[in-house]
Amino acid sequence: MASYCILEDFEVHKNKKFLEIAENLKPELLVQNVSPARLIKIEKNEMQETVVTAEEPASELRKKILKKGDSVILDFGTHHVGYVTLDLCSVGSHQDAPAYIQLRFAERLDELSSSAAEYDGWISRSWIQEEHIHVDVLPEKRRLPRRYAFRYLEIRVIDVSPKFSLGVKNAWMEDVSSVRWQDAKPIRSQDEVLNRIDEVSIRTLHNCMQDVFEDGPKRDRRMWLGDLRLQARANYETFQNYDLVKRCLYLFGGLTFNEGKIAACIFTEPELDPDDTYLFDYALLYGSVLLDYYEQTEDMETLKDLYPIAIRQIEVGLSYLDENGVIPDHSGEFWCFVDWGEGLNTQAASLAILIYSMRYGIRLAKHMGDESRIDWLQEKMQTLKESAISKFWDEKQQLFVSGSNRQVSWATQVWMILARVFPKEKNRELILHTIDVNPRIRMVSPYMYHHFIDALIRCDEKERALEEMKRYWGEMINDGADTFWELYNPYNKYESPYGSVIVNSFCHAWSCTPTYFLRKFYHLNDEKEEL
Ligand code: RAM
Repeated sequence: MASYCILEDFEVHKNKKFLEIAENLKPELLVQNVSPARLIKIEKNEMQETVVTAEEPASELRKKILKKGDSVILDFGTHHVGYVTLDLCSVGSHQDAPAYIQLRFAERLDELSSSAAEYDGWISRSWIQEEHIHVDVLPEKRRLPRRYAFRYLEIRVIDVSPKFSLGVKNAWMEDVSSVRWQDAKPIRSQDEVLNRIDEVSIRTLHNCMQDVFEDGPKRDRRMWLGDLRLQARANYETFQNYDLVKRCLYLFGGLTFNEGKIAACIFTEPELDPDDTYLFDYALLYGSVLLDYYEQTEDMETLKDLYPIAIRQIEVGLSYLDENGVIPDHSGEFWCFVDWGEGLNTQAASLAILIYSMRYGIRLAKHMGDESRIDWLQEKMQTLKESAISKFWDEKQQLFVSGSNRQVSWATQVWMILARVFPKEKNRELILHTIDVNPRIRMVSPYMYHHFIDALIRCDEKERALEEMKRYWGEMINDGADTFWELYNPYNKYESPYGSVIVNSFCHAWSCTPTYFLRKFYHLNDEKEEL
C-alpha cells in the first residue's frame, strides 16, 4: 500500500508575478450539450463481466413510470465530463412525499455492478460518483451542482409514495473542456485499430483539459506534473493549446516550497497551493516540460522566467546523491514515483531520471546561452553515467539491477535507456534482451508504458513500438475503454493501487499519448502517408 508522505516544516513560496501570468491565461471552458444515446439494461455474465443485455432508444425515457425500487440506465454514448440536468415530474395522484432518488455515474459499466458501501481502500470513498437526492416539489428541472466524469447514469428511485411515481421527461449534460473535441483532426491509417486508438486518446486528452491539465476528471481532478508532461506532448500534436501549457508551467513555477522544490501536484481551489508531496522524478521532469514548450513556441520570455526553477530541481536532485554517487533507495516511500507496480524498486530508475533530466537541462542551457552551466551539467552527467554502470549494471545478466536485492524490472531498463547511459546500439540490444527475458516486475500504468514505447522508438524499433502500442492500448479498447485508464495491467485486470478498481480513474491523462506517438513518429496525420 502506498501512502502520501506529509512534509514537516512545509514552507510555501508563492511568486506573485508568475501566478498572475497563470491566472490571466485561465481558459473560458467550452460547453457542448449532449443527450443520452440510448437506455440500457445490464447483467453480469459467467465471466463476472458486466454486459448490456437490452437497449431502447433514449426517447423511451419520458414514457417510464418509476416506482419504489425501479431504475433506468442512461448511456451517453461515450465518456464525457460535465454537468447534468434532470427534468423530473410526478406521475399519478398528488405528490404527498418527497421523491428520494439515488444517482450513480459510471465511467465503465462494471462500476454499476459494484457497491460503494463495500469499498474499503485507502483513498477516500468520496471519489465514487454517487448521490442521494430529495426532490420536495415536482415538477423540477434539477441541475446537479457537481461535475461528473461518466458515460452511464443510473437513476434509481429509493422511495416515492403509493400515490405517485417519478417521471423523467428529459435528461442532458453540458460537456465542458478548454478545447473542442472536433478540433483535433483524426489520423488516417488503413489500420482501424490505430484509428480507434487515436480517437480514444484524443477523447481522453480532451476530457482532461479543463482549466488546468487534470490527471483524471473523476479522480484526482487536479494537476500532477508527471501527467502534465505527457498531456502537453499529446496536446502539441492535436489541439495545440499552448496557453494552457504555459499557464500550468507558471503555476508549478509560481508555487514552490522548501529549497525551491516543485510540488508533485497543485491545488487550484479554494486557492492556489502546492501539495506537500514531493516526487523526486516529477520535480526533475519539469525541465522537460519547459523544453518541449519552448521548442514548440520559441517563447523566450517564459523560458527566461522558468529556466532557473528547472535548474534548481536538478541541483536539489544532485543533493540527494550519496558517497557512491547514486540516489539512496527510497522504494516503499511515495518519493520517486516511476510506476504503480507492487514491489517495484525505484533506486536505479531514480538515478536514470536524474541523468535524463540533466540532458534536458543541457538543452535548456543551450537555448539560454548559459555556457558555464552546460559544462557543469555535462561533467556531472558523465560521472553519474559511470556510477550507474558501476553500481547497477549486471554483466552476467546483461541487465540493470536495482536496490540491495538487485531487482530486475522493466522500468529500470527503460529509464536507463532513456537516460542514454549506454550508446544507441547497446541500448537497442538491452531493450530486445529485456523483451526476451520478460522480467517478472512488469509495467502496470500507461505512464510507464509510454516510456517503454518511447525507449523502443529511440532504439529505432518503430515497428515493434507500434505492435506494443496496439497490444496494450488496443487491448484496453477490447476491454471496453471509451477513454484510456489510469492503470492497466494486462496480466491482472483488477489491479488497483488503492484497494479497489472502483476508485481507479478510467479517463486518465497520462494514458493519452498514443496520439502523440502516431503523429510525431509515424506521421499518420500527414495527408500523404498511410500505414
Ligand atoms: C495518482 C494519480 C496521478 C499520478 C500520481 C503519482 O494519484 O493517478 O495521475 O501522477 O498518482
